[in-house]
Amino acid sequence: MHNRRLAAALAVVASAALAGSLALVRPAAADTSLKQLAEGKGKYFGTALVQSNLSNSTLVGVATSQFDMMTPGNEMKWDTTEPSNGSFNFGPGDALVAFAQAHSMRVRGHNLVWHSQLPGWVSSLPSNQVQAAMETHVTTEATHYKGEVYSWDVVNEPFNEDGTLRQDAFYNAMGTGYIADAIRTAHAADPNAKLYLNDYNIEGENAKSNGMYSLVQSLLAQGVPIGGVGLESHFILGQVPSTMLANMQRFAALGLDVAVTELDDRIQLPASSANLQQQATDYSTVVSDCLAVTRCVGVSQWGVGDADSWIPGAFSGYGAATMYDQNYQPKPAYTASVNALGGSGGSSSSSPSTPTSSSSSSGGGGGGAACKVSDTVDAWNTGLTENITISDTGSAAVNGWRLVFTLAPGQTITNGWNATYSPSSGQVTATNASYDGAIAPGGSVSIGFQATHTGNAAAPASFSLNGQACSS
Ligand code: 9MR
Repeated sequence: MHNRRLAAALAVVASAALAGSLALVRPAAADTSLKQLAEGKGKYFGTALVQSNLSNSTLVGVATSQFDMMTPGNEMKWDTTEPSNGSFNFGPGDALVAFAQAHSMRVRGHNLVWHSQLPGWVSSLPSNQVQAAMETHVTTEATHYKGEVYSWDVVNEPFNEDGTLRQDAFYNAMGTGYIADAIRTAHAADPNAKLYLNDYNIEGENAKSNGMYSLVQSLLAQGVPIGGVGLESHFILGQVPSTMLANMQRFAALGLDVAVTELDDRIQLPASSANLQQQATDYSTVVSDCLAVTRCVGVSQWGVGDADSWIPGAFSGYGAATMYDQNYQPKPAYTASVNALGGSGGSSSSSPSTPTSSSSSSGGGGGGAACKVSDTVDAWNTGLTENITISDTGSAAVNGWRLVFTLAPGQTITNGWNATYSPSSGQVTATNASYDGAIAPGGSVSIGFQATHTGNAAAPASFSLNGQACSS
C-alpha cells in the first residue's frame, strides 16, 4: 500500500511534468475530444496503455486529451501480478492506476483469470490445487485494487470458436463451474466492481457469441453476480459484423452492461487511402452501434496509435489498425468516430495539423450524418403502415446507414422494406439494404414497415442516423 501511494505520487509528479512540457508545444485542448463527446452521451472512450507508454510525451498528450478510460495492456495479468506461487507484484499495475487517477480516467481491470500470460507454475499444479490457487489470486488482486477499478475482466477469453469452453488449466481442474467461482470470488473481494466476461469474435451473432449468451443466461439463473460482457472487437478491415448491434442488444436485454473493450481494425499493408476510408466506416459503425444501445457503456481502443498496436507483431503484413498513425496524427477513423459521437470532425486537440486525409470529415463513409426524416403513418384498428423518407441534408455522401427510433408502446413490426429492422419493438435500428446504403448530398431513400399496435399508433418522436439526430 505504501509502495502504491509512493508510485501514485511519483506518477502524478511525472505526468505533471509531461503536461507542462506538452503545453509549450501544443495548443490548448479543443472543445471536441472523443472523451467529451462520449461523456455527453453517457459513455466513455478508452484506450489500453502499457507502463512504457507513460514516458512517451506525445502519446501521453493524446491519451490524456482524448480518453477517459484506461485498460492496462499487460500489467494486471497473472504473469506480472503473481509470477510465482504466493508472490505478488502490483507495482506496474499501480503505476498505471496512479496515472489514470491523475488524469481522471476510469480503469478497467484486465484480467484476473486467463489461459494466456499465465505463469507456468499454475498450469503445472496438480488439478486438485488449481481452485485454491485461482481463488487466492482473484481475492488478492481484486482486494488490492478494490475501489480503484471500475470493472474487472474476471475471466478473459474462455471460449473456443465453436462456442464450447476452452480446455485450459481452470476448466480442466474445475469444469464449467470455474467461471461462476471466479466471479463470486471477485465479487466478495470488491463488491462494487462490475464483473465482466471478455472475449474476441463474439461481436456478431455466431456460435461463439451464442456460447457466451447461454453461459451468461445460466450464470444469471444461478445468481452469479456477472455485470457485463466485453466484446474485444479486433476487426479485419471491412468485416465489422452486421449483427453487432443486435448482438449487443440481446446481451443488454439480459440486464447486463456491454462494452467494446479492445477495438482495432487491421489493414493489409501498405494501407491505401481507400482502406483508411473503409476503416473510418468501420469505426463509425462500431461507435454508432454502442451509442444505439443504452447498456453499452463505452468503447476502448487497444493502444493509442499504430505505433503501439499489437497487430503487426501478431499478424504478419497487417497494421495501421488504430485511429492514430505512427506519429500520433489522427486518421480518418478518428474523425469518423468524432462524427459518430455527434462532433464536427475537427482535428484532434493533441494534433495541431489537420487529419491525414482531406476527405476524412466527409461522413467517413457512414459517419454521423446531417439528415432529415419525414414519416407518415396510416393506421387502422390493430395495425399500421409507416413510410419513412431519409434525406441527406449535409454536404457529404452517406455511405452505409443505421436509422434508430423508438416505437410507441404496444407497436410491433411484422414486416418491412428497403431496410432490416431489429428488434421489432422498443428501440429499433433500421439498417440499410445492400442497394440503398449510399445517399448522396441532397438525396434521399424511402423505407417502411407494417406493425401491429394495441391502441397507440403514434409515429416515433425522433430519429437518428448513424448516431446523429435528424430534423423532421
Ligand atoms: O496487448 C497485449 C500484448 O502486449 C501481449 O503481448 C499479448 C499477449 O497475449 O496480449 C495483448 O493483449 C491482449 C489482451 O490482453 C486480450 N485480448 C487480446 C489482446 C491482444 O493480444
